[in-house]
Amino acid sequence: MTTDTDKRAAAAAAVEMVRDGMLVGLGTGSTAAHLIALLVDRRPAIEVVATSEASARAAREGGLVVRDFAGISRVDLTIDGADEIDSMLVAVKGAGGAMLREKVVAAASDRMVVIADGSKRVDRVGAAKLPVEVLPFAERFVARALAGLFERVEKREGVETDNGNVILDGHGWRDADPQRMAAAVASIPGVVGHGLFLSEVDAAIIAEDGVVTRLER
Ligand code: ABF
Repeated sequence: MTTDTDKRAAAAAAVEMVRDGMLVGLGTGSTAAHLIALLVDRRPAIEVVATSEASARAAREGGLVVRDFAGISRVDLTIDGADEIDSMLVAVKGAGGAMLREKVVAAASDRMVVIADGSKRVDRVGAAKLPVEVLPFAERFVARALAGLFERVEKREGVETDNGNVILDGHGWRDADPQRMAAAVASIPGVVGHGLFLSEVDAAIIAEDGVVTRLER
């Protein structure tokens, strides 16, 4: 089995949760791309909202009915990838740069399910970089403040998010506690989002060497 076949296996298991009539939130990234491809192929009677312009485009091109999330307040089921997911269903997301919209759609969802290959499963989050979405106006100020929370702070050069912001990645968490780190990052004026998902994830479907494991909150 390859990582990609595991990603597809996790996506296929999640697709079994989709029911006709649902409004489904589509994640972003390569695992979510498998989800979108499977939904395009199976064509359930659903409508979708996307967590990125890239996912919206892929869904629309595949013939799915994509709703504008700005007119939505509640989603039945969102399925999305992650960079790290631990046994408490705390996740780090945002390697794909979509974590702000992903968190909003996740928070609006009755159920949010992470799909991932086995390499994403960790005992406790914190090894992965923490993506932080920053108002361009505040970039240097936020970078200086984040230097107090991370050993290294790197700007994603040439990257503008779907929301017109920049991304700073925090490497080497100075505090291993996810709750304290999330609060500290979010408290910095100019930070508009970050990739620590403390409570939004309800379940995870993880595929490793073809074996699919389900974690529930
Ligand atoms: C997106 O997908 C991001 O939040 C997360 O970082 C990324 C995982 O990418 P992949 O599925 O390609 O490993 O949801």
